[in-house]
Amino acid sequence: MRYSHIAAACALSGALLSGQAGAEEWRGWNIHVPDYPNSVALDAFAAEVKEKTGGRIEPTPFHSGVLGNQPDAIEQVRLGGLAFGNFNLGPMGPIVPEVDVVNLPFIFKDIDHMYRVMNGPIGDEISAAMAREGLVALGWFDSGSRSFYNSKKPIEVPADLTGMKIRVMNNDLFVGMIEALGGNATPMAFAEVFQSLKTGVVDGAENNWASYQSTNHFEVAGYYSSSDHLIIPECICVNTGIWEGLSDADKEIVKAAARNASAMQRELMAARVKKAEEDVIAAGVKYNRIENKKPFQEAMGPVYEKAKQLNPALGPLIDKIQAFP
Ligand code: GTR
Repeated sequence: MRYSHIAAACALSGALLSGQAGAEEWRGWNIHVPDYPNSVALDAFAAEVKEKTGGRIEPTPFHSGVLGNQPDAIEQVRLGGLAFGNFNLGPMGPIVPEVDVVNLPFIFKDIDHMYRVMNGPIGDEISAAMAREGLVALGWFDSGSRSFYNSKKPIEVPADLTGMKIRVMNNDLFVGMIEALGGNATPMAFAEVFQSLKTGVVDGAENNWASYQSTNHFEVAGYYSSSDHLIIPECICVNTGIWEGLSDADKEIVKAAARNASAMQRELMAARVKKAEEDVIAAGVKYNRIENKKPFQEAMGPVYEKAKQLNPALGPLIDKIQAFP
C-alpha cells in the first residue's frame, strides 16, 4: 500500500472510531491545572458543544499551560493557530487597548460590580474592540481579586513595597502600577513565577487566593496582604474567523455553552477562593488585611493619567465604569 493509501485508511478508521467524519476540532488554551474552576468549566463547555452539535464541533481544552504562555496563546487564538482560550484580560491590554480599562487598579468596586459592567453596554464595547482584533468573547469568568504576596514581610502601606521586586503579568500598565507604589516590577510568564520566588529573582507577586494556592506560591512567599488592587475579568474567547464561519444555529449552541460554563466557573471560583484562603492560612501563611486602601488608591493617579494619555479612548470608559451602579 502506498503511504497516501495508508494515511487515508488511518484517517477513515479514526473517523469511524470516533463515529464522526470530518468533526471540526477546536484546540483550546488554558493555563490552569485540571481541577481549577476554570478548567472544570472549560471541560463542561467542550462537552456541551460536542453533545449539542452531535460531535460536529469538538473542542478540546489543553490545561496546565502545556500549549505555551499566555501572551503567545492570545496571539495564537487571534491568528487561528488555536481555536479558543480562557484568557485573563491583563495580558490582552497590549493587543486591545480598550481592554486596559479593566486593568486599571481599583477600577471596579467589587466582583459583582465587575460583572454588572461586563454584562452591560460597557462590556459590549470592550467585546467589540476584542472582536476587531480577532478575539470573540463568548462569556466572562471570575478571577477573584488580586493582592500582594511576598517572601519578606507584610505589606500594610505602599512604602512597604519600596525596593521590592514584584512579578507582574505582561503589560506595561502593571509595571507602572508597581513603580507608582515604589517597587520594581518584573513582567514574567505565570509558569516561571514559582522558581523565581524560590530563588529570589523576585521577592513577590500578586494574584488571587486560588492561584496563590494552586501554583504553590504560598510555599515560597508566605506573606499575603489583601490589597485587592485588581479585579480583572477573564474570557472564553474564540477566534473571530472561526466564529464568523459558524451557522446561526451553531453560534447559539456555542454561546449557550459558554454562558453555562461562565455561570459554573463563577460559582466554583467563589467557593475555591474561600477554601484556598482557609487552606493556605492553615498551612502557615501570614495574612494581613489592609483595612485602609486609600494610600494605595491615591498612588494610582499617575497610572490612570498615563493610561489615558497613551490611549484617549480610555478616558470616557473610565468615567462610565466609575459612574456605573
Ligand atoms: C491567574 C489567571 C491566569 C494568569 C495568572 C497570572 O489568576 O487566572 O490567567 O493570568 O493569574 O498571574 O499570570
